[in-house]
Amino acid sequence: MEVDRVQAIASLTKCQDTIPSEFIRSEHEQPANTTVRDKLLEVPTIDLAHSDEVHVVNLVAEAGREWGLFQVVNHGIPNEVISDLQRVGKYFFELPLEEKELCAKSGEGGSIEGYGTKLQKEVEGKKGWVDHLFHKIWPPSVINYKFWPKNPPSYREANEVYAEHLRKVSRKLFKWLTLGLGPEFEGHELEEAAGGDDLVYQMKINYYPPCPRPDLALGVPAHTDMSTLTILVPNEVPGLQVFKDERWYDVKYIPNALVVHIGDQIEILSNGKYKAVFHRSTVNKVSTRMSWPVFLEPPLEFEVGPLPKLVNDQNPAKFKTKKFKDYLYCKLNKLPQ
Ligand SMILES: O=C(O)CCC(=O)C(=O)O
Repeated sequence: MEVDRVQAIASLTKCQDTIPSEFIRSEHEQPANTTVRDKLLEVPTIDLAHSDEVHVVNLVAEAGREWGLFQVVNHGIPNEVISDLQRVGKYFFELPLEEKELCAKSGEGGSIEGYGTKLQKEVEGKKGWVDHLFHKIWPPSVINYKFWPKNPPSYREANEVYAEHLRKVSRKLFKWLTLGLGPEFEGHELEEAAGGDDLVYQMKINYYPPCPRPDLALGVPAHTDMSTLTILVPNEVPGLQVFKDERWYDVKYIPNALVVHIGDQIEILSNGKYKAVFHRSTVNKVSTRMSWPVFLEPPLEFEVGPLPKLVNDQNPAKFKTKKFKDYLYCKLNKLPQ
């Protein structure tokens, strides 16, 4: 059995004032040193049910350009659907370790699916205070149920219902982000150029156990997502931070809101008009934080590059056009794109 699960380390260090050195971040990363505490700015929150669609398009586009991240409320996903998703995920992570290991990653063919701890090699060899579970939830042809917990039995239905609702929200977001690129665009263009109906919805559950030294550790270290969009449900324990104007800001917890991240592929498709958000997560001394990001990714063989309408002599392409699998390979191996 895997002995390096952070959940196991957390229960061993519970009554201590120290954490293993591989979790202690260097000073320039430690959250206590690097977080803005004076609330100068707040991440935008957008009401998706606003009666004036042009107003929503403007807010979504502005948030995509300025922050690369925003929260959405009145998004149409019923609260029970979100609480069911959270309940079954929490149930899984509270099972004994041996039971969770039944869903462990196999690593076959480089797949990231399954229960695990480390995702990417970190430059300074540090570890994040988090365990996770990855599995695809859409389209049905790519789902591998081997990595879906069997316990609780309602896990599958809760995830299927959430996936159905999430597709509706993501369609709207793609449409508004496309319209926000300018009057020459029609609503379907960004989503189609990102894979259309073949977009892969990759669910991740992050489980951040209480940490004796949240001032020194990080959950997920700073990164941008490789996805087009990432749509995240958090639990009530804050911890997500975004980097803006050289400073780290806390994202406040809003019950039942969804957190939308612009990922690398939308930055590329928009030729840099929208910005992929640099973000990280912190941990808590007494409470378990959890989050459920879904990464919307182009199929591996699909080519992504700047939309031709955004490229001309005055605005040359800022990014290469390449297959998503080649983008992933370079990013995961920290090679130039
Ligand atoms: O937990 C969070 O709020 C952020 C998680 C995240 O950035 C990730 O899993 O890539």
